[in-house]
Amino acid sequence: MGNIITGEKEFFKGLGQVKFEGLESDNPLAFRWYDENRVVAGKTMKEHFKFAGAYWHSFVGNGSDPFGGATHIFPWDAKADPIERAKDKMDAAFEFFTKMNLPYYCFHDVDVVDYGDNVAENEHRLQTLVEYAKEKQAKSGVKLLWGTANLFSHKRYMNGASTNPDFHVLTHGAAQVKCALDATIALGGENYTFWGGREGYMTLLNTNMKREQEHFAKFLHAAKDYARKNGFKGSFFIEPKPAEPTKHQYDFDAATVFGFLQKYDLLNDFSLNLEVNHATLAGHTFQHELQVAVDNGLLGSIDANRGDMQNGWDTDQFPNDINELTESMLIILEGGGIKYGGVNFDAKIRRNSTDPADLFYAHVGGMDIFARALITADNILQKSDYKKVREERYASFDSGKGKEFEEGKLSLEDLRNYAAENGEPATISGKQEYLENLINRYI
Ligand code: XLS
Ligand code: NI
Ligand code: NI
Repeated sequence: MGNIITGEKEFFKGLGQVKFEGLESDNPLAFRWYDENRVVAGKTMKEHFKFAGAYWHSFVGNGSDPFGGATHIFPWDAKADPIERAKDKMDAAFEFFTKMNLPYYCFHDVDVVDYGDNVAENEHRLQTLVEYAKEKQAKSGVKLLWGTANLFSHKRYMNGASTNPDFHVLTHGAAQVKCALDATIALGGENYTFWGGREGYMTLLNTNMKREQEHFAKFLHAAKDYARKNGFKGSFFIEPKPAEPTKHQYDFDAATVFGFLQKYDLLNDFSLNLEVNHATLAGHTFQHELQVAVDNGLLGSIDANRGDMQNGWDTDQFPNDINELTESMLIILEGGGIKYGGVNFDAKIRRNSTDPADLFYAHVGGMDIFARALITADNILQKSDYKKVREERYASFDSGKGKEFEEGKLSLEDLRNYAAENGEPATISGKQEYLENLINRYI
């Protein structure tokens, strides 16, 4: 555990260091499961998760929605000068990360400091805050999991950034990415994320999809080449999402992005940052997206949150579904863990959660539910017949003709002859309810 770092002013007064107290504790501001030093499946919990706080949801997003303005009135938002205001915000952020025992954080350029319309002035602003962040990181030990550029909020990006039909807009996206990459590198950021919020289209009537996707790939290559030239060693993440804000987004889901990376020769440098609520918007479970990523060696990082069963948009609620996360941790553990990144809380407290403590409760719950899911999944893998049941379903491919088929030795006629000679297959249960009960037994 590091030191609590406050600025001149303490923003979260009365809220101290959140610690592990175990299952006996009824302190709502303590961890009951997340014990950073506990070793599970060969690694400490701290190493498994690399939990990160998200600058945008926790220190910028103010509770506003399409029907009403801010409900979270932040004391770090008071000063008129953008640099002074940004420093206050960073003081608040590092105070929170250290009190919460979050080892990492993530940001967009414009979360750190407000941008105007002048490229050079924006670069100067971010560089100023990077110097400030360097001191904060050094004092606290908190590290940057990934940086990114917001290429979706400014009105110039209404038709996309790197996929914009106007080259001039694309260059502004590039300017922002260059500066955000410089910031990420200067801060020792471990990875860099591209979430293509408006990289997609609203209607095909005005869209040359092929050309836009080619521009997207060219843009990613340019960004990657620049970062590598400047010593960046981390992974670049693409964060799939099917829609919202654009009607149809090019990074629809993990499988779509895999195809894109393969087609445009980006697989060596890029991997996936998967978000729970984005998976469900794509009509998948989070588990499905994880499995696609693991099977293709692309599980780079996770944006933790959850959706709402009755809503069709990205509600970004804090995770609390133990079944969803236990099944997810099974896939992550069997897949050898999260490759480059960690678990970033891309989640926001509700509009009507207005106490400073609410941000703490939200992260306590999120970190604890992941820890509990990890322990549960590890128990299932160690002690139950979960793996065996699945392996046995494929036993017919382990020997004889089934094995020969897997080895590519059988023709279509060979397969036909096997069917004709062996009659009707026996009925074999998929044991779904048995397995669902098994998961619940270990929870
Ligand atoms: C929005 C995305 C965004 C990315 C970072 O839906 O999740 O927050 O994680 O640009
Ligand atoms: Ni996200
Ligand atoms: Ni999202």
